[in-house]
Amino acid sequence: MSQAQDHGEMRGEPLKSFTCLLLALGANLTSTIGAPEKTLRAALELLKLKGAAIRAISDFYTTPAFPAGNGPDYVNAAAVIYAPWGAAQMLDICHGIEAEMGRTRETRWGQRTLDLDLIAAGDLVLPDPQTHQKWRNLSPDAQRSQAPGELILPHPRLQDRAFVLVPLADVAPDWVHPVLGLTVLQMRDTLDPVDLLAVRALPDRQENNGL
Ligand code: A4P
Ligand code: MG
Repeated sequence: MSQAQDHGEMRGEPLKSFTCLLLALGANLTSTIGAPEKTLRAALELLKLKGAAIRAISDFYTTPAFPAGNGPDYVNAAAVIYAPWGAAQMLDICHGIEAEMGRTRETRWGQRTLDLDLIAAGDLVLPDPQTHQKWRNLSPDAQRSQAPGELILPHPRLQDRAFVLVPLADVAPDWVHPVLGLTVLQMRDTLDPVDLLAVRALPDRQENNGL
């Protein structure tokens, strides 16, 4: 067991010296190690091996690809992670794990073997409130063509995505968005019920939590 996991994970105590991170996971293509569900579980295992403590894992959900018709259904999930590193390093580690799983970046919102999005690090707003607002308020057209070259936290599209908010509501329902002032449940409940209903839990909850 790593030092990070020793820090109270087994005792269920808060890991005060660690950064509390919310992570969204998604995949809709077979990766180097297998089908999307298997890839998502393997990604969480890799984070543990690198020293992170996984405090909660959502159900796994099948979700229609966004934009509609853009490839096979995804599997999405969310996790609460305590890590002995900061947000920027977490994003680098996530990119490394994506690469290990065969992720390539060809088109914006394209099909992928693994996407690890950092949703939040506590109540940090990065890089600054003005830049965050610019990315959050991007027009739909600009969203399709522009991707940030720097870490934006909270993730600028989190409030729009049923495939993020439904899993996140399993593990962090009361987390408050530091800019919008809304909880995960409140953000989820502003979404179109049709989009929410399209996010369907996969049946194997026990297996999902048995990492
Ligand atoms: N970046 C900046 N901030 C962050 C952050 N907080 N988390 C940078 C992750 N990455 C961040 O990301 C684009 C750039 O944003 C990178 O340079 C990264 O360093 P990306 O992972 O290359 O591209 P992306 O995932 O296509 O972009 P984005 O903005 O994360 O899009 P979404 O909203 O995640 O959409 N349909 C279903 N059903 N389920 C899905 O999971 N995912 C997407 C991606 C599209 N359709 C989907 C799903
Ligand atoms: Mg991403």
